[in-house]
Amino acid sequence: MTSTENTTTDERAYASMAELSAAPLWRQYGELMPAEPPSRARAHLWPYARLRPVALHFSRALSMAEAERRVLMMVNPGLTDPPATVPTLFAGIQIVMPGETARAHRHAANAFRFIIEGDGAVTTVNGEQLAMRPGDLLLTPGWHWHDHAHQGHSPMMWLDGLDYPLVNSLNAGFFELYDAPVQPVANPDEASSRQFRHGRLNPAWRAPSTDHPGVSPVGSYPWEETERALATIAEAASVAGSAAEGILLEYSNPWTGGPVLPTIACRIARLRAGFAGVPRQHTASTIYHVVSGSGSTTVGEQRLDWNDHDTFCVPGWARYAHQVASDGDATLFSYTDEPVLRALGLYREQWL
Ligand code: 1HN
Repeated sequence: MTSTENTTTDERAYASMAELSAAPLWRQYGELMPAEPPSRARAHLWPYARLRPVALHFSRALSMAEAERRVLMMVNPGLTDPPATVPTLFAGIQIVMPGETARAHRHAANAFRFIIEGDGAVTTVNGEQLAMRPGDLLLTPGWHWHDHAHQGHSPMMWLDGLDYPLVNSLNAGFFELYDAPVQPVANPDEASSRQFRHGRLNPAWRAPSTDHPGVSPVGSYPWEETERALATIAEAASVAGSAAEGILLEYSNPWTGGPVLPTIACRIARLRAGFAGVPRQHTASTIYHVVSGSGSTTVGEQRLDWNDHDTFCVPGWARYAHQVASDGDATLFSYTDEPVLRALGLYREQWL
């Protein structure tokens, strides 16, 4: 056979493969087996000062009847279809105005809210009513009914974190509307949070839920407690904290001591004035939200300069380091898919 005959028979064989929904691995091997993970996600920052007026515009232009939730999605420029902030996780800014409610629903995806501004709103989660105050972390774990109602006076805005990109990629996404706009309140007094809020003392008459393994029974982690913990530790000058993340605390599930949701770990860090983090990389992807302060995070060749209430992401296996200016401390809330990677034996980290 001549080489032209070879080419044409090869071409025919490639065409047959395509018709059979088969493909030659030898043409894609390097892409499928990368030496290191080449995240499609990019490091990116969403400035709150610019998102806020857009959210306020839609609080007037779009009624709650027109939107299941009035949320500005923070879409990673490398992850637009489907929209996600990092490959596994989502971040959004939700706005609810005085007098409005966001109707009750539930989804398989795990979610939480981290409150940015406003006062007087509540979220009801499986019958338990939880107050929303700036800095509070509220959990709405997968398949828990939740609705939001605002009885206060100023716009209520919060950060929504969800794992729907992961859940949908696993083809495990379910959604259901409640049969009324709001669910009845069975626990107006934050009963679960009160029982489990005492660190080393857990209610001995209760047992972890078998319906929702790996889910914290605590509905709300109020800012007052978080701030007290950060301040108490930061006061001890001898406590250096993590070389990469400063005084980094993880919100914990009181049953396990582990992450608050099976797929998402939520954390809060105080970075002292002048902090210069040691660079590192890990396979977990992280979304950060600036509670207060200013600084910058170097991710690969990029520098993200952040201020109060900005949100930014560090994709998995990106090299990153935080820096804080010398004129004040910074406080960073963050969430990560680290529990997923650890559960699957895929967590790796490297200090640089
Ligand atoms: C959702 O259901 C909520 O329940 C918030 O408040 C943000 C973002 C994407 C998809 C569903 C909520 C969401 C969401």
